[in-house]
Amino acid sequence: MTQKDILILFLVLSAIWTAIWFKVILSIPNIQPEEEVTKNANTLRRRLAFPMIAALVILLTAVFYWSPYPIFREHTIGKPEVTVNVNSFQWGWILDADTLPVHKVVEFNVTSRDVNHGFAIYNSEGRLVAQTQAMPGYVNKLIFKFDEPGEYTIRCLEYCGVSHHVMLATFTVD
Ligand SMILES: [Cu+2]
Repeated sequence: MTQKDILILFLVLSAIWTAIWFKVILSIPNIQPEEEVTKNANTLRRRLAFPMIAALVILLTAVFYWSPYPIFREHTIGKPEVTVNVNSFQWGWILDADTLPVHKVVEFNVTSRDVNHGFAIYNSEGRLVAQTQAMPGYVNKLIFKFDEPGEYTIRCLEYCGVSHHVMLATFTVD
């Protein structure tokens, strides 16, 4: 299941949910005594509770399963085949590789030697494809598979001082 599949699932569930509400709204007579309104509302809440909880559970399960956490990544995109160590500082990035393979699972071990930075990877069209925090004293794992070759740019997403905006690096995927 890809992000697109999750979006489609979300839209389908939303459409079902909207259809249920339209049916409910159209089935209610315009004028009702107050006790009837309360009784109907309670019945309606009881009936809608189950589908709503079921939809939430389905969506949350899909979202968590496809989230970028390393414990799920092994199942969703596979075990990392390439490891890249990333260190950051005010104001730059040090990567121990400048070329990465396409269609292989890459594990970035991201840290910082001074303050918090945001490690963000943008594709050649300027679109954000993956990101994690770069934190002093921690190594955050970002596991990602590049399906498109090209030149990728790393930018900092956490304001880290006066030269934050020039904190750039690039690598090639081929
Ligand atoms: Cu920054």
